Amino acid sequence: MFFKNKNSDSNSGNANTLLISIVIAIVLGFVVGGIFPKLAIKFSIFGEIFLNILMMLVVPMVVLSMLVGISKLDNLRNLGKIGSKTLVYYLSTTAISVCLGIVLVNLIQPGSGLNIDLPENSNQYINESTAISETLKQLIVGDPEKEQQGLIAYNLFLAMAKMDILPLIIFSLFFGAALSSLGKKARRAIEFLSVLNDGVMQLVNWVMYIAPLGIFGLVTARIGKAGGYEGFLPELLSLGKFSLTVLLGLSIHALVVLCVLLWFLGKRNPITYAKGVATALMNAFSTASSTATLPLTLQGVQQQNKISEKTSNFVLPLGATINMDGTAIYEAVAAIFIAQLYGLDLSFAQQAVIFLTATLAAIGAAGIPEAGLVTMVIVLKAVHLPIEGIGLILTIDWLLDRFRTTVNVWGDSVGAAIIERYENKKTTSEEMVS
Ligand code: DAS
Repeated sequence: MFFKNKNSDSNSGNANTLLISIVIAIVLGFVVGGIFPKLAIKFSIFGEIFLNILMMLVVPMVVLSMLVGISKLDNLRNLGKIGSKTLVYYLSTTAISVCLGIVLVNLIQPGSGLNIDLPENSNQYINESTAISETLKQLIVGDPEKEQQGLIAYNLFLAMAKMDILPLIIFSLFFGAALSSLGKKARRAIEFLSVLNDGVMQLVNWVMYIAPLGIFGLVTARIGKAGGYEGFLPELLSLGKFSLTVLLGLSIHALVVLCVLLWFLGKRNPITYAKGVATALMNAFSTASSTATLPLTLQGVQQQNKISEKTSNFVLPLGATINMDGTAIYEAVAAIFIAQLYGLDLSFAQQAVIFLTATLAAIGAAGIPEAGLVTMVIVLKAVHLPIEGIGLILTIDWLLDRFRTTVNVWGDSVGAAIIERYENKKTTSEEMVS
């Protein structure tokens, strides 16, 4: 078993084996997909099976891990405390990442002087209703067209079917708090839920056996679909400065900002900690989905990095849905890049609006492939930028999405370590007082 052996040596040995096999799978995926695109597409079945198995685990994992995590809190006051710390961390790291994106795109000016044909009306693929109000409304009732069908409970099952994670999180939050408030009466129920949660985690361990093949299928087929190196490289190079600006922002945020926070606030060694969640990070790159990666993020943070279930079961599902630092950087860079392309100078006030709406758009983006591209409409509409500009970056969004999803998952994992330390510090100080 990759992660369930008793002694830690064979455990870490297995983890290393898995890690190396996934790296080989990704490299092979790029080589086969780039050189033999038609052959590569035939391997998509492996990726689809792997992705569907992961998605099947997400709903039970989100509901059970949050229910168990919250209902095990000694009292509801603790829920408020861990909740506020988590939200402060998420909002501040997202704000930092948006600022980083805005500074870089203004310094590098990737869109200025770029003479490419600007698309006419290409917003036929964008759902106009992605307004801020719609995004916020989806926090509760999930998909808006389901709203007229009444009770959240009814929507709840639709949310499960449609993978609308946030309504599930909100339900689990309140139900977990209700169970916690029942005290001893709910103890056996909570223990039962805890065993179910362990069972789902065991399933994740088993899924790891097929991870290398699944990740190979996902990567190679997507590159094959893009037409191989001949297909996507010219597009990537024509938008080279834009891609580099995004990748530079993602790198600085992931390798500097988040590592400094992890080191000083989480008191963890960033290299060791990253190794513990490396499988999740590579899965995020391969699937471009924070939600599909959540089972592996939970497993890496809990089993490899030894963060308590109490903290990670609360922080990570929430993070996979509303904490997207990578997406926030992308929203800010892409919006200002489009303005530069069209020769539109943005005032300080407009860039401040971009700061706010890019933060919101990142919170509202779902943890699924290319969600950030859809919520970008909120940012563009807020400062009256041409939505058709999205058509320009569409062709390479699938690749940049992989990098920003990896940063999203890394930001969630770092958050778990920081919240854990402050939760432990609080418990220790409370013990000292009592
Ligand atoms: N792919 C999204 C995620 O899963 C991020 C994005 O589209 O920006 O995090």
